[in-house]
Amino acid sequence: MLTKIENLSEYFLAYEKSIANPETFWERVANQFFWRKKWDRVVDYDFEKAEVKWFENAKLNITENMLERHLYTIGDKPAIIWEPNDPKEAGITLTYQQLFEKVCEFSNVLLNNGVKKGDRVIIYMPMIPEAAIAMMACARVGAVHSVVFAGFSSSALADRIINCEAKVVLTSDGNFRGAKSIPVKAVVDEALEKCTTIEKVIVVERTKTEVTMQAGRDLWWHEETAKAEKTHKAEVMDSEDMLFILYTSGSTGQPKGVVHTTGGYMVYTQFSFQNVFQYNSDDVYWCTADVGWITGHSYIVYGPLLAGATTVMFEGVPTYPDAGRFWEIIDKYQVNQFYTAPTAIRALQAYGLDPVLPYKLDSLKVLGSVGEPINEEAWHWYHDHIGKGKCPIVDTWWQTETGGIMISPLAGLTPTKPAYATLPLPGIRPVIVDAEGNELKGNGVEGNLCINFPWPSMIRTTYGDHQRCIDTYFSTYKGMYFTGDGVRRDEDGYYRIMGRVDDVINVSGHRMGTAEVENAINEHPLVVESAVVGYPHDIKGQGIYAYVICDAEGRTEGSLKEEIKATVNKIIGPIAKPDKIQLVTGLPKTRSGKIMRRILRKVAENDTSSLGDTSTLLNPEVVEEIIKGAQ
Ligand code: 6R9
Repeated sequence: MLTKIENLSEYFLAYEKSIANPETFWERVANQFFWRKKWDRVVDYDFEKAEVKWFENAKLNITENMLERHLYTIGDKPAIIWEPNDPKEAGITLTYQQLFEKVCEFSNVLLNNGVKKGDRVIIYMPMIPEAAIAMMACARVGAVHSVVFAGFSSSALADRIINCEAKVVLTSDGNFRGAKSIPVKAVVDEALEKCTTIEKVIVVERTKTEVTMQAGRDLWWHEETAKAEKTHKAEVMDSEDMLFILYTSGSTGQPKGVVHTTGGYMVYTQFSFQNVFQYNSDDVYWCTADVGWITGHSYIVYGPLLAGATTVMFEGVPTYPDAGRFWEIIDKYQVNQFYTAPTAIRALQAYGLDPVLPYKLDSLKVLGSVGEPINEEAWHWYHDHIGKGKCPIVDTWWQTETGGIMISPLAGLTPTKPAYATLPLPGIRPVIVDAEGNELKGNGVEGNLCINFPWPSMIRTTYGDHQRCIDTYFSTYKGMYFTGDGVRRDEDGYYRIMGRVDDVINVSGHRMGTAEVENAINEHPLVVESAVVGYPHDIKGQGIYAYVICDAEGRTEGSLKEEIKATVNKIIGPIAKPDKIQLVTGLPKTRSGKIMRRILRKVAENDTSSLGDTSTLLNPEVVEEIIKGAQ
C-alpha cells in the first residue's frame, strides 16, 4: 500500500523528511498514482499572491485513480456500501467494477446533456450513491462540481448557482430524513426562478414524491442513464485544473467558493486517509458526514476510494428509528473505522447507555472526530462506551480550505490526549503567532494558528474573486496561511484547537458567519438591526444568540421571534436558525459605530461579571437593558 506510516518513529522520520525536503517527500508519494504525464516541478508558490501549484504540468484524471487503478486487483471488492434511511429497506453495495460502470454511464449522460470540461455542475442531493457517482462523473468529464448541502434553502442554493454560473443541477425528487420526507426538487424549482444559467436538471427518483418536470429542462436520471453508452474514456486534466468548488462561510458577507484542484488534492486525501485511519485492505470504513461538506468530499468519496477502501454511506439520521442506529450499522457492516462529529456524540450520549448496550461494536478499531473541538466528557464517553477503551480516537483538525486533515494523531501510533488534535501530518508546518504576527516559538504557547508552507490539498482561490482569497487567508499575517483558529501548543508540543478567533461560529460542526446570519435576520421587514454571537450549547457546541432591534408593529414578542426564525430558515436553511432571540432597543456601540460584540458574547454566555469598561460606549445605558433581558 502507498506510503503508509506504520509506527511512531516512522512518523517522526517522515515528518522530518517532509520538512527538510518537501519536493522529494511528495514526489515519492505522488509516484504511486497513475499519471498520464508526470510533473515538471513538484511545488511552486507565492503566498503574497496566494498562488500555489502542485505537480506542475502533470496530466491525470482523478477517477482513473479511484476506479481503473483498482479494477485488476480489487474489482470485486465493495467500494460503496449504502445504508438507507429506513433500516427495513435493502441497502446497496457497489463493487469497484460496478461503481466504475455507473460512473462511466453517468459521464456519458453529462456529455449527452452538453456538459463540457470546465463547466460547473451543482449537486443538490440526499446521501444516496448517485451523489458520489455524480461527483466522480463530473471529475471524469472534467466538469467542476459544487455540492450544495441539501438542507440549504432555495435562496442559498440560488446564490451558489449564480456565483459559479452553473450549467446543470443534479438533484432528486425528495429526501428521506428520519420520519420525514423532504421535497428537494421543489426547492430546486424555486431556486431556478432566480437563475439564468441552468440548462438542464437531472433528477434521481428516490422518494417518489410528486414533482413538476419542466419540458426541455428537467430529465429523469434513470431515463438518461438507460440511453447512455456504458463505456467512457476519462478526460485528461491538468494537475491544477479545478476539481470542485465548495461554498463555506467566513466572517464577512456571502459564503465563498473554496476552489480545490486535481493533482495535489488527490495525493493528499489518499495519503492522509491511509495514515490517519490506518486503513488496512479488508477494513470497512464509515464516515457519517454529509457529502455537502468537505468531510464528505475528502473522507467519504475521494480519500477512501483513492485508497481502494470500502466506504459506508448513510442516508439517514443518528436517531432514527432510534438512538441506536449508528451502533446497529456498525455491527451490521462490521465497521472498523468510524468517523463522526462531537455534536453527534453529545446528542447520542444524552440518551444514556440503553441504546448502545444491545450492540457488540467489537469490529471497531479506530474512532474519529471532526468539525469542532471535542470536549473531554464526550471524548471519554466515545472512548469508553463506543471504543470499549481499546480504540484510539483520532481528533482530526482541518478545514474546507485545507482540503485534508492537517493536525491529528495517526491511529494507534500517536499517543492521544483528550481534546488534543496532537501533531501535524507530514508536510504540514503549523506556526503560532500573536496578534501582531510574531511567531511564538517553543512549547507552552497559545495564539493564532497559521501554516507557513504549502501542502498539496490547500485552497487555490475563492471562485471568481481571487482578491478575496488573498485578503481572507494570506493578508492577516505576511507569508502565512491564516486558519482563523486559536490554538495552544502544550509542554509536549501537542496542539489543542481552542476554537475560532474570528466572527465565525461553529454550530453542530457547521460553520456559520455571524454576518451571514445577521444579513438573513435583517431581511425581515420589521428588523432594524441585529447582532449575532455564539454561546456554549450542550449538544451543538455553540448555539446562535441573536440580539434584534425591531419595530414590533402590534405583534407579540413570540410571534416576532417566530417570524425572524422563519426568515432565516428561508434565506439560509434550518441550520442557521437562532436558538435564542432577544429583542433590544439598542446595541452597544463604540464611538466609531462598531458593535461591541465582546459585551454581547459575555451576556450570551451568562458571564456578566467581567464586562470590562463600558464607559467608552456611545450608548452605555443599553448594556443594563441587555443584561436584564438576557435569555
Ligand atoms: C473539516 C471541517 C473548519 C473549522 C475549523 C475549526 C473547526 C474542525 C476540528 C475543529 C477543533 C477539530 N474544527 N475540526 N476544531 N478540533 N478536530 O470541519 O471543515 O466545515 O470548514 O470547518 O471547524 O474551527 O476552522 P469546516
